[in-house]
This record gives sequence, structure tokens and C-alpha cells, in this order.
Amino acid sequence: MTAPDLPTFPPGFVLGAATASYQIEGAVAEDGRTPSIWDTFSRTPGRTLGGATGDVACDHYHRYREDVALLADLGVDSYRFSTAWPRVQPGGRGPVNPAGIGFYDRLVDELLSRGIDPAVTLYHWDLPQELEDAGGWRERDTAHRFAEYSRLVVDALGDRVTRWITLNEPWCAAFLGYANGHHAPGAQEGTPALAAAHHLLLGHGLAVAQLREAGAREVGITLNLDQVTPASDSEADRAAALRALTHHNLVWTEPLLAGRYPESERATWGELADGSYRRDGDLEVIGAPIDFLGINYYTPAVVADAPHDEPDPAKRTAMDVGTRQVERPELRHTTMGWPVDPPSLGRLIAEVFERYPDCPPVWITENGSAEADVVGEDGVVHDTDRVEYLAGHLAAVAEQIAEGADVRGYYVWSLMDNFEWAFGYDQRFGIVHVDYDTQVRTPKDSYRWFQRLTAAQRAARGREAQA
Ligand code: IFM
Repeated sequence: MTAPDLPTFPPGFVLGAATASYQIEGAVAEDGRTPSIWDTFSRTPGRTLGGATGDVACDHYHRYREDVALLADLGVDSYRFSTAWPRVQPGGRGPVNPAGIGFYDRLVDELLSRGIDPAVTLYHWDLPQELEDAGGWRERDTAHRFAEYSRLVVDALGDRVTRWITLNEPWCAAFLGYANGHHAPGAQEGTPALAAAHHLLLGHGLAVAQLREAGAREVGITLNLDQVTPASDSEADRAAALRALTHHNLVWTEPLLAGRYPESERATWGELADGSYRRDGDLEVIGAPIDFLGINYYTPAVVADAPHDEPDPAKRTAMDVGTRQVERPELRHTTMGWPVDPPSLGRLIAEVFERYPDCPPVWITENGSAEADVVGEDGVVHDTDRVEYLAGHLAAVAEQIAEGADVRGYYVWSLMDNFEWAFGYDQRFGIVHVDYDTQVRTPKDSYRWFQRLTAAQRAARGREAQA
């Protein structure tokens, strides 16, 4: 089968790969790191598939040089990784842990020595367990603790790191963490998930202020926005789609980009959205200008009206917004069960700029697919479906740029197979295969394809420089 065509981008467009601390690092008890909520959660029986934990993961903590060499061979401009809060500031309070920050210091230097620009995410879900014991994101104080920790990181790495992402996918941290319990800390509560969402946003805003004060150059946030389409033109389905949009997108984008809470929140959560966790002045903190909006995107949502799981509105969880996702049998599905529809990424980008004409430049900070990869007898992983997935989504981005959308870069998720949260090690998103018994890394066909893309991008830059 011939590989899909390479999409073309403006010469300045940045290509990168992304990972996250708990998913790859391992070394959970080394150099002063204390447990995070994911250590506790993954060690609780029944929480992750097969009881998988991030104890070893990809052992990246010890193998980071090998992994940076893979990035260098891949030819990426940038690498997006996250810092582990309990490594940098054990227990979530107090001074920086020199050994913990030392790891990221070495990683940043290694990247720069290979000509790769580091992009740092400050929170990819590994909250120090001590802070969860004090209430976690239900508590306003956690937002202040997050800003303090962010300052420790920027003070240590800000001389070499240009691009800063405060939070990764706060939707997951708030709603999977505190509403349905699929993620750490595993709470299945109602209203606190809305409070957690607010405190995450507040933490973002407070961290932005710290990052600015420390002179950070580019500051943004990463959201996993949904591309929502109503299942039909009926009033009920359109209202359901608005509730789904509010739950997934507007709860974040309205305060961040429009300086207001979503008008549709009452229609979505009724009395649960009582806003008791909000204080005067919060919106100003949350809505402080950002330099970019990071979007993580995987799959679209076609949404229909559905009865609430819980008839009593007072007892509903924040997750129960009276909607259901319509099945898409006509589309291929990844091993996560997610329908593949590349043009939907283009639609999402267009919708974001349409709703928020002053939206800062967009970066696709994650996109990729989990597939049933096997290392063949020839020692190669022929992940044709992933190549098609990436080519399709990148083509959709290129098309939007050609139509005038300000999209500056794309990070493939993920550099390598890793700990996929509650799914353990069963779901492989990497463009590099990891054998978890031996820690051998094997670049897949998708890695080779992406390598060709980065080479083509460099060649385009060269041509432009000569013109
Ligand atoms: O692995 C995750 C990542 O941590 C956050 N975004 C989605 C990915 C795939 O599920």
C-alpha cells in the first residue's frame, strides 16, 4: 500500500511530538518524588486495566537520552512533555526539590543540544496526593498551590523554555476525576466536579500571572475540545448538542476567551451550577490574555437528546447532561473505540475561530490514534491505519491554514507507547513501539512517515530562506 501524500504547511509551522510525565517516566519513588493521585489510584484494585501502574512505564526517567535521540532522528522542531508536580515540589508545598527539577533541567539541555525546542506542560494530572488529601481540586487553595509550583518550574527552566502550557485537558481532571471516577482521584460526586473545574481554571489564571512575572515568553492552556454535531435538526437534539458543548467546551472557553461563564450552564446543569465556588474577580484572573490555545483532538461527537440517568436533578452528577453519543458504524474505529473522521478536526478549528474571532493562535497539542500494533517478523510495525489517521488529520489542519486559520503547530500523540491511564498498557498510541518487558523501542511505519513530513517541512523552510 502506498503511503498517503504529505500535507504541506507554511514554512514556520512547527511539528512536534508529545508525552506526559506519569505516562512515561516511571521512577515514582526516586530522588524525593512523593506519590501523586495517579500512584494511589492505579494501586487501588479495580481502577486500571490489569492493575497497571506507572511505576516503571517507559522508564523514561533513566532512558531520556535515548528518547531524545529518537526525537532528533524524527526531525521534530519541538517536544511537548510535562513536569511531575510531586517530583518538583514533593507533597505539593514548600521549596523546589533540586533532584526532581534536576531531571527536567537535564532533559531541557539534552533537547536543546539536539536543536529541539522544549514545550512544557505544568499539569498533566499528577496532583500530589497530600493536596488531594486536603481536598484536591474541590478546594480553592489548590489553585494557589498550583501557581506556586508553576513559579518554581518557570524559575528553574524559564531561561531555556519558550512555550508553557498551564493545564492539560482540565475536562478530564475535573469531570473524569471528580464526577464519574474514571480517572484519579476516582471521586464519583456531583457538584464538586463543577467546583473542581472552576478551581482548575482559577489555577490556570493564577499560574499565568506567575509565568508572566517570571518573564515566560509564550503562555497558553490545552483543552480537549469536542467537535459536536446534533444528531438531527430536532429542537431536542440541538438542545442536547448545546448541553454537550457546554460540558466539554464552553465551560472552559467562555471564561478563558470571552470573559464570562457559559450562558447555557443552567440549561445544562440546572441548580447544580449554582456558582457557589466562584468569587468576584475570578473571571478577570481566569481570562488574562494568553498567547495560544492548545487543542487536543481525537474524535468527533454526534449527540442526541437522551433521558437523564438520574431523574432527580438535585442528585445528578455533573456528567449527566441528558445526552447520548450516536454510534457511527460507517466510520473506522480505533482500538479505543473512537470513530475516525479527520475532516471533523478542520470543522472544530473553524468553529473555534468563528465563535471567538479574537482567539489567540491555535496549536494542536495532541492528535493520534491507538491501534492494534504488532512487531512483525521483519522487526517492523506496519501501522498503516495510524499513518492514514495522522495524514488525514494533518491534511485537515493544512486546509484550515490555507483558508486563513492561525494554527501554528502540531504535536503527534504520542512519541511512544505509554501508560494509557485506566486502560493501562493495552492501548498503544505511540509512533514508537515500546516492549514493556525489555524497554526496547521500535520506530513504527508512522514514525517513518512523520520523519518524511519533518524532512519536507525543513526543505520548504530552506527553499523559502533562499528565495
Ligand atoms: O493519553 C492521553 C493523554 O494523556 C491526554 N490526551 C488523550 C490521550 C489519549 O487518550
